[in-house]
Formats: sequence, structure tokens, C-alpha cells
Amino acid sequence: MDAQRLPGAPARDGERIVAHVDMDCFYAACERLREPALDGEPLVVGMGFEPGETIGAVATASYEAREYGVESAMAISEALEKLPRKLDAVEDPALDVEEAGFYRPVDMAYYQSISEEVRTILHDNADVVREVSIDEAYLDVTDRVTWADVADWARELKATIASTVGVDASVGVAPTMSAAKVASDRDKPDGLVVVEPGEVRSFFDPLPIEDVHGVGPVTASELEALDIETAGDLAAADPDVLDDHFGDRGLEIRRYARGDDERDVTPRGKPKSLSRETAIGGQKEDSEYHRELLSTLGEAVANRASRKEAFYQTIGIKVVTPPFDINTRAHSLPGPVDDPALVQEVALDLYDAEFTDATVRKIGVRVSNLSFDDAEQANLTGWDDPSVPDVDDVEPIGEARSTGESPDLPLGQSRLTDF
Ligand code: DCP
Ligand code: MG
Repeated sequence: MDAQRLPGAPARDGERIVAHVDMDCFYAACERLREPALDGEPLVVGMGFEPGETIGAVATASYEAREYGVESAMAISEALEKLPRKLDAVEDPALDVEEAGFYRPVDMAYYQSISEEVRTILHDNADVVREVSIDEAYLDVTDRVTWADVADWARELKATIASTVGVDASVGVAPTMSAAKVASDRDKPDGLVVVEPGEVRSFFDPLPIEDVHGVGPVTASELEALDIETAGDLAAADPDVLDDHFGDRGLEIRRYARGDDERDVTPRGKPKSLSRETAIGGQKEDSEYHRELLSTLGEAVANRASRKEAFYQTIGIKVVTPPFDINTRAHSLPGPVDDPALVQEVALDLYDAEFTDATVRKIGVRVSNLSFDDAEQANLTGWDDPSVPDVDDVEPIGEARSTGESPDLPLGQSRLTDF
């Protein structure tokens, strides 16, 4: 604790108490809720493991399955090599049943419902909550707790989530968002790490460079070539050297390594529009394929609008043709609707009217002119610049990454993203 700080003192002026909450092996934890026999077993949630299927990826693995080297985003074929499926091991004498695991398909709607239960608890326990993905949120609890009692608050929060919902959360508490996020990851699963204001530098210093926000594998190896191996090395590095090698970005990651992060926890606003798009490998000219994608994307967007209790009055498509021409078309309805079949129908009509012969690099569906149950009318701003993601319209990572809502999209060739 900071020497000048009295035990139980509230945060100082301008200083925040931020918690980052992240569920442990979230999809696997959800599967265990409805199938308790999976408790303690190696469990992989993903797509593509059924006989005859070859393409798919791991969404998550239980900590027991991680011991075998299975991890998120790994090709399902690789996961099956590391950890064969129990069902197969029982029939194949060459495989050891004891060294096999359970596989379950992704069920986004179910995970969303569990996520909602957790969110309710988070909102009950903090004044400001910013959800950043299906299993992750930042909470600002400055006005509720002091540094002396925040650990008790966090323990109670974890216990409430465990007893009410039945899944484990890891919690990190710190004076900034980025430090809280790193802290929640330090003691997983079922972790709790509190980093008080005076401890931020000593907490960051020994961490490997990859743990610093904004440092990917390429930057990490460039930094290592400069003998910068830990967050502490980066924090203490000569700013001129970093500026020479990396420009402004170098100074930015240096700030992160020092735990400097000015961002406030802000709740999400209501989105102005909801959209999904997918890149098409090989710039295919194949209208049936394009139409299938549009149907899948239209359904995903409509489901998302339903979950957010949003009605839409405008339905549109985006078709990107070579070299990189963005064509958008939209149709406005007489009034707001919540009608997935209509989203698909309008999207296909807009496509059929102009694009059946087009070579397409990317294709997407968007609903806009949104209204919510409280009758608050959102602005229709048209199509966003795809290079600038709308921060209020970021879908839970799990959903964006998962093949759960669109099992027909081969992984690696197409992906769902926001636009
Ligand atoms: N997810 C996914 N594809 C990925 C990464 C994650 O579909 N490449 C999904 C499955 C995860 C969920 O998002 O359960 C949450 O992501 P996390 O990164 O928080 O991973 P977990 O909660 O599974 O594990 P951890 O205990 O490390 O948080
Ligand atoms: Mg998680």
C-alpha cells in the first residue's frame, strides 16, 4: 500500500478503482452447467469434430484440456490429435480412453443467456459497467468501495456469480483499465488480484513484454533485439530510442508498460446500427454462394437485434468488389420491425437487383434506423467507414470469432466481423 495512504481511504481525487471481470473458460463452464458430469474433465468447445467434418476451430478448452496443449483458435484437427475424443477412444484400441476428452459444439444463444445472468449481477454490484465481450467487463467501483475493502467486495462478487449463475470469474482490481485487465489474468482460474495505486509499476515491471497492451509477437521480437524483455525494461527504455524504432506507437506502449492509462470506464451507448460482414477468399464470382452468405449474415444480424431488443426500419447490404470498391444499398420500411425473414428477403432482393454477376471480396448485411423499447429513436448515419469500428457496436468477441451462428462458413476462408 502507498505509504501516504491511510487504510480504508477512498480513492483520491481523479483516481479510480477499476475492476476487470473475466469468466474462466466461459463456453466450457456454460456446458458444465447443463451437464455437470463434465466437471473436472478435459472439455473442448468448438466446431468440426463430428465424423465427416474436417474444418473448424476450438472456441475454448477447459483448464484440464489446456494441460494437453489444446487452446482457443487452434484447428480442431490439431486439438483432436492432442486430445482424442472419448467416443473415438472407446472404439479405437490404439487410443487411451483415460487420455481422451469430451467435445461439445458451440451454442451461442445459450452462452448469451448465461452471460446476461452474469451481467445482471455486475450491474447490481457497480455503478458503471462496460461490457467488452460475452464474458468480460470493466466495472468502476470508486464510489462504492475503498482500497482497503475492495478485495472483500471482489470476493463477494465472485461468490455471488458462482452461487447464482454457477460459473467462476477471475477479477483484477487496479487504478486503471489496462492494469485491471492484466491483473484479472494473473491468477486464473478463479483468480483475484488487487493492484493498489502505489504498486502498479512493481506489478508491471516483471511481466513479459507480450503482456503489455499493444505488443504483439512481431513488436516483441523487435523489442527483444533492443534488449527490452520485460514490461519494466520497456517502462525504463529511452523514449528517443523507442521513438526512432517505432514512432508514436513506441511511446504509447512505453506508457502502457508504466501503467499509464487515462481511459475512464464508460458504459456502452445504444448502437446506431448493427451489421455483420464476411470476407470472401479468392474474390469469388458465385451468386449462389453470395446469397447463402447473405442469408446467414442476415439471420445473425436479426438475432443480434432481437437480443438487444432493437427494432429496425432500414435493411441494407454492402458488397465490396475489386479493387476495393464499397457498394452499399439499403431499403427503408414504412415502420420499425423485428423480422429476421424480412432481413434476409430484403438483403437478397438488393443483391439480386445489381450484383449477381459481380466478383465479390466482402459481403455484409446491416440493419439501421434502430429504435428500442423505450422508443428512443437512433440516428440513421448510413454506413460506417469499415476501417473505423464503431465502439458502441462491438460484438462480444466470442460471437464474432465463433462459427456458432454460421456453421456453413468455412473457417480460414471467411470470417464474421462488424462493419
Ligand atoms: N472465444 C472464441 N474464440 C477465441 C477465443 C475465445 O470463440 N479464439 C470464446 C470462447 C471463450 C469466450 O470467447 O469461452 C471467452 O474468451 P476468453 O478469452 O475469456 O477465454 P475463456 O473464457 O474461454 O478462458 P479464460 O479462462 O482464459 O478467460
Ligand atoms: Mg474468459
